[in-house]
Amino acid sequence: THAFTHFPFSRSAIGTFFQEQPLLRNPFTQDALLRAYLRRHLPLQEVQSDLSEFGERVVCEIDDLGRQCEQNPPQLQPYDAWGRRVDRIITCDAWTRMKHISAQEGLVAAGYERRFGKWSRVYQMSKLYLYAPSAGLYTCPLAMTDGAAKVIESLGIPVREAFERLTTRDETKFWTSGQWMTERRGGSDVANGTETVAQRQEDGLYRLHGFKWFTSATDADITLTLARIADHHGNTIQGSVGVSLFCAEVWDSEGRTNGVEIQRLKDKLGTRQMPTAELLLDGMRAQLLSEEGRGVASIANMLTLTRIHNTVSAVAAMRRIIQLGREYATKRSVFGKLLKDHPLHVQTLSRLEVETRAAFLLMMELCQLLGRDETGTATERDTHLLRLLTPVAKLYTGKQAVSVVSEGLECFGGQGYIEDTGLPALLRDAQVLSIWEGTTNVLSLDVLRSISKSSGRVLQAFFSDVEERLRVAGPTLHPAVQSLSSSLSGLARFIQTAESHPPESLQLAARDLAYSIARIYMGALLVDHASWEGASHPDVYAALRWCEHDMCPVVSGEIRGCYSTNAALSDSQLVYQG
Ligand code: UCC
Ligand code: FAD
Repeated sequence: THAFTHFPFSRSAIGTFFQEQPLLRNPFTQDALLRAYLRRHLPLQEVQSDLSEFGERVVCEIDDLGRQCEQNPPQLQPYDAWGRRVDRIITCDAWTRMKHISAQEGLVAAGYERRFGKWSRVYQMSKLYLYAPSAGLYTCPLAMTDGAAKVIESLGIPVREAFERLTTRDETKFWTSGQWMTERRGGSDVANGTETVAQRQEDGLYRLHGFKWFTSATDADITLTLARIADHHGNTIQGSVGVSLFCAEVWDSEGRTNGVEIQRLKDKLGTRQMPTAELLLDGMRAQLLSEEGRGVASIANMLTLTRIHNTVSAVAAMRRIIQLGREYATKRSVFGKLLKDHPLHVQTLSRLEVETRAAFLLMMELCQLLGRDETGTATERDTHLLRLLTPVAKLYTGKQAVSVVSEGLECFGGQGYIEDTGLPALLRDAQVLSIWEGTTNVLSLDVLRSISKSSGRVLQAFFSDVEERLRVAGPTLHPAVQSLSSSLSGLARFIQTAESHPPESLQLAARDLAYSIARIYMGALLVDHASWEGASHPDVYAALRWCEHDMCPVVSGEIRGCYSTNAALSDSQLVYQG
């Protein structure tokens, strides 16, 4: 007989070491830059306390609800047991809780109450930034709700009840909105893609017939959507000038759809927490919101808001992976010491931190501009900057989020790839940020549109703002200022020569131009923040590191001849060889 001190299948046989997991801590108190930013610009105890309490709520309640939304994705019930069409979208309880919490916390309302005057958007978006990575994608309906409220407000509130419900703190009254633009022919090219037809009824409302190919958070209460008004012969006008904007309730009081058939829910890489559906509009009753033929221009206000929300979610995802990654580095020991004591690992985290700080400051600048615009305190320069920086911030941070979150996952080694850590969802959900609300190229072209529509005044605003920020920098920031000034001169030279080039070559430069504007502006904001008397050594260091990037890719591209007609031909031959 053998005398076992340990049985071969006892618990100790699987070893005694278990890695301590990274813990989510209060995302507000953990965020040195957010707190410093508010100390500088909005030093109100009330704001501090609210954000700190909300940060606690994120840790203790919301984060778990967000995980539940991921684990219990929505389902479509097309028919009832007796074969009747019901078109029901079944969402989990946690998703409903998110709706209530959003109302209670004023995540949309704060933008319209304007309690902190021109700083109200900074306050609201700070809160959303704490919420986003734990929100189970509830930030998506909130973005569209905010966008819809903005459009309705800008059109003189033609639908008062809807506006009040979209902007209330009362969870029993709160409504969310959808944004149904994309059809099968096109999501970018809305002007040519919109086939939906609107037929005027005797009561002044319209009935919509069409097919919406992507509709997110389809369980929303109302939606804004686009259609072409048919004349009494049934004819419509093609192109952008034929598209009008409508508002419709999605469900009646018994939960039946308003002339909508839900074809199916999409099976998506990420954003699985929320329903994204294909919809047949089969006589949906809707109210015309815009002037006839002004649909695309009228929904632009919604796009501005949703693109700012997209930026907030992108920066928030970066911040979250860093908060968890640096926490993990204090708990994981390899090659005889903690990860935090391996300089190469900390360098990796520090590079992510520089990206995130730059993105954060751009996001906040945009919120400041929006806040001033909405409270009648914006200068002409502010208005131009808001127009320019909205697509710039959305396109740049959408890409940054994917690369920062991807690198961030690697900081957890293999565990970063494991589903029940909750980490992979961050990467999946980041990937969409550069696709919806305008892809990177489409937004780069929007940057060109903003420049050409303003006859260059948008660019003047950009140049003068950057120059002003660089003037106040102290001597420790000298290398950063030098790099930014020479990039700015390079950009000015590029723009001057571009004016004599064929317009299609400017299109080839659009992405590099948008990136140049983004990097230079982010650099100027980092320098500005580091020049503040409350700034710390890490603020200066971040500015210096950022300005070691290629700050002006449009100049490097031009030197390589990337934008010539010959280059376009070679690109095509390269792509289609074979
Ligand atoms: O993806 C979607 C929802 C996803 C969920 C939301 C989540 C939000 C974040 C949450 C984070 C978790 S909804 C679908 C989004 N779709 C897009 O973004 C469309 C992308 N395509 C574009 O952006 C295009 O540039 C268009 C469709 C906006 C315009 O293309 P066109 O037809 O070539 O445009 P035009 O003819 O140049 O412009 C028509 C009018 C002009 O005004 P007028 O007539 O006064 O000259 C333009 O100046 O629209 C005006 N306009 C704008 N105005 C066009 N773009 C803008 C703009 N960005 N700002 C102001
Ligand atoms: P396309 O327009 O066909 O683009 C294909 C490619 O061509 C892209 O790489 C694009 O950058 C490029 N491209 C297009 N035009 C140009 C150009 N002029 N020059 C150079 N390159 C160009 N839409 C809604 O309306 N409501 C929603 O709620 C909604 N939810 C969504 C949810 C998810 C998860 C996803 C993935 C999409 C959602 N969309 C929604 C649709 C989304 O807005 C579109 O998919 C997006 O705008 C791109 O349109 P598209 O799919 O037609 O691509």
